[in-house]
Amino acid sequence: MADHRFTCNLCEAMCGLQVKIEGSTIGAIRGDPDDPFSRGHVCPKANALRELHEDPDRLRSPMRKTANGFVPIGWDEALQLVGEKLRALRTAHGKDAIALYVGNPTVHSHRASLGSQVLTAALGTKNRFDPNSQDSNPRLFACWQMYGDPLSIPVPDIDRTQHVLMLGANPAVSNGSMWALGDVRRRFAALRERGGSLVVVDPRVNETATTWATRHHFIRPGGDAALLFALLAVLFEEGLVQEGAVRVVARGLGALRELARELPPERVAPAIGIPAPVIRAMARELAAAKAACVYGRVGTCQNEFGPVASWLIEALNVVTGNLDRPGGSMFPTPAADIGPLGRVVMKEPYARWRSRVRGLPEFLGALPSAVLAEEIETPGEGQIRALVCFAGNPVLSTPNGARLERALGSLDFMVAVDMYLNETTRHADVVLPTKHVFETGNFDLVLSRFTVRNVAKYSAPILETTDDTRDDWDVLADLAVRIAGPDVAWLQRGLRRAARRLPERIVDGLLRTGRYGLSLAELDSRGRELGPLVPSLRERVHTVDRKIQLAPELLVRDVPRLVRWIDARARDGGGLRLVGRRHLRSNNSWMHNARSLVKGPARTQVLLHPSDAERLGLPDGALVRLRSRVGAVTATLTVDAAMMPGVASLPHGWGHASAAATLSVAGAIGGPNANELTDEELVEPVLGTSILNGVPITIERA
Ligand SMILES: Nc1nc2c(c(=O)[nH]1)N[C@H]1C(S)=C(S)[C@@H](COP(=O)(O)OP(=O)(O)OC[C@H]3O[C@@H](n4cnc5c(=O)[nH]c(N)nc54)[C@H](O)[C@@H]3O)O[C@H]1N2
Ligand SMILES: Nc1nc2c(c(=O)[nH]1)N[C@H]1C(S)=C(S)[C@@H](COP(=O)(O)OP(=O)(O)OC[C@H]3O[C@@H](n4cnc5c(=O)[nH]c(N)nc54)[C@H](O)[C@@H]3O)O[C@H]1N2
Ligand code: SF4
Ligand SMILES: [Mo]
Repeated sequence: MADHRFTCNLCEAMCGLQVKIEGSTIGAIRGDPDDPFSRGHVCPKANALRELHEDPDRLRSPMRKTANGFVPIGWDEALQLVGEKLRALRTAHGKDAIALYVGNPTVHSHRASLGSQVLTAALGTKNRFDPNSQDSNPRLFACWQMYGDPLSIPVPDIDRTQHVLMLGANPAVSNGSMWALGDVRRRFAALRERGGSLVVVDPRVNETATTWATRHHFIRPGGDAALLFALLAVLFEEGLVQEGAVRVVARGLGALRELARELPPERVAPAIGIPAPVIRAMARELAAAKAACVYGRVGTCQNEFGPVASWLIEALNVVTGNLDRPGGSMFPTPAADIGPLGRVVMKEPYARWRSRVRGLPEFLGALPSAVLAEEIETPGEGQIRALVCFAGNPVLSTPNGARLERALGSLDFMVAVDMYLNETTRHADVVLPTKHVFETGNFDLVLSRFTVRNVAKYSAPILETTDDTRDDWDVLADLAVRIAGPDVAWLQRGLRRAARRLPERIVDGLLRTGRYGLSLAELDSRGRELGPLVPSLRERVHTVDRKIQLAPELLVRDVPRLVRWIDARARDGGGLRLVGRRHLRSNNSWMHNARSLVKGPARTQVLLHPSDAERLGLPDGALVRLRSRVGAVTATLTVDAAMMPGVASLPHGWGHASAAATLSVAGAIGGPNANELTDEELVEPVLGTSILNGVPITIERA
């Protein structure tokens, strides 16, 4: 069998793989020790790429729903049907009647991400949705407000730092998020070996804490913004901010100091569960480190104060002098930079329109997914009547999935572009199946903005397609053409042929005009190492006065709500709260049909501290029912001292029983859908980000 090199696209770590291939058969998949970025590291999901390729449940031709279930149909028939239906609905009810949901795998493929832009433009709907409102919107918003560009996102310079303060992230499992961390294990081990420290703040002693942390602190879900203000308060109070140096690059320092002054450790401690002296020590340790960075991810975003927490994380890096310096929080310099283009397309990307029913704001061209169901259900002008679902599984990934599932059943028409008939796509009238990544190749256009070293990687296709699937770009571009104009078969074929290599031409153009003057042809699949991150603040700050905004008005406005929360929580803890977790062998909702990833002990238990279990009279291993305002699920209880008292943990992405007919492995496991507990009414007010961490629940014996 011949060896091929390829970069895994399942998560952000971009591991280089050695893939054995003969004909259309995939053999062993190993980590490539010569890959400059991942240096041989892989996780168990790499091997599942083979299972994904061979999976008999993966769709091999377009499917159409009939009275007797789904039946295969040809591409021409399928695309024509979709084009006709969507055009007719648009003529009758207007552009906004057709909603678009663009799911997470899109950012792991240049062909999919460029294709989704084309389809977005062709649909022209205000009802566009994506997982950012379940994920990174607070961070993107904070960066936009502070640096003037939602894509100016710094990452911890892990290889050179001496101290990391990490909140609400678990890279030992996730392999990094908005932080492409090839070879995560050696990078964190090296931090410890050179005497550096890692402090983890999390309601659970997560795998990152147990593996590498010097210290771990429990925090009440949603408490990060309060903690961060208290840290700032200490830094200001103890004269640990080099105010002169900060003022050269930033404005708003005085306003930030005044806000922080109101929230010293002694005031926030009772609300968040971290004693005031500990907070003071954390601040001093951060200030004393030779180079340090504060980093937060989904735990700090998907909570009640995600935008404010994301802002204060950046602010802490700025006031400690750690932004844009080696060993601090630094901006990667991608070889193919979509930033300039993005800034033109995305001027003032906030609240240009609002959702029809609840009035939540658009951000970056998308509405919060929390409003999708009500926009389908509520009659009137602008009601959603059709959905195009691309590479997403919102029934398992968005709050109150059960309500959304019912709403999907009431649509006039739905088309999904996906590899599987799953919990979401089974509601579609037509499903258009897409190829395996080995057949399409990949350039990490989006993720190379988050790398811990500058690197450019292109993986050319290494497998021929032998079934009737098509590539994401081809399908989306074809749909866009059909939605835009009448069905003229020869025209569509011609356009498709002409456009087939357009994504590679765009990437090539960006590479050639980019910082390193590269081209696609000269990148081999191992990737080009482009060196450590370099200071680049000037190029990253695009605010009007070219200064970092330390007290942006839209975020400052949310502080009084935080203050009320702090004082209320200090009086009353707020009852049992649910948070999420991830597992190394799992990838959101869609890799559970790979046997190697789901074998062994179940991973869908609810975790609860011994004191809570005792209080509720629940023994380890009991079958329990979790309830929230919107629903109930059953799960097996694991009593676990790694949990903070008063907090339960349940992973998301499970709940496959309803798709058992078409997902034979995942369906047999089923599991609880955590998003039958999360509440579509629970959103933070700045952006409408779903509060997926800190959901009020009760637990009883099932
Ligand atoms: N193996 C695997 N890797 C993945 C994924 C996957 O599903 N599986 N998903 C990918 C995706 S889409 C993403 S976005 C990333 C996410 O990457 P991470 O953000 O690193 O992932 P999580 O493991 O969800 O870590 C979140 C942590 O936040 C904690 N937490 C919950 N609530 C709070 C809170 O209020 N405050 C604080 N401080 N902590 C809190 C949780 O206990 C958990 O330990 O992972 C990516 N990588
Ligand atoms: N409770 C709770 N909910 C969460 C989270 C949480 O931490 N807790 N995390 C949130 C986060 S961070 C995210 S990113 C979202 C993810 O939410 P989604 O993006 O909605 O869902 P995924 O689980 O990533 O499902 C991806 C879908 O794309 C399909 N697919 C995979 N690869 C391809 C491809 O190459 N092409 C096409 N066309 N389809 C493909 C899969 O079959 C699957 O149907 O979930 C969010 N939901
Ligand atoms: S960590 Fe695992 S899933 Fe992520 S890129 Fe590497 S092999 Fe793929
Ligand atoms: Mo995500």
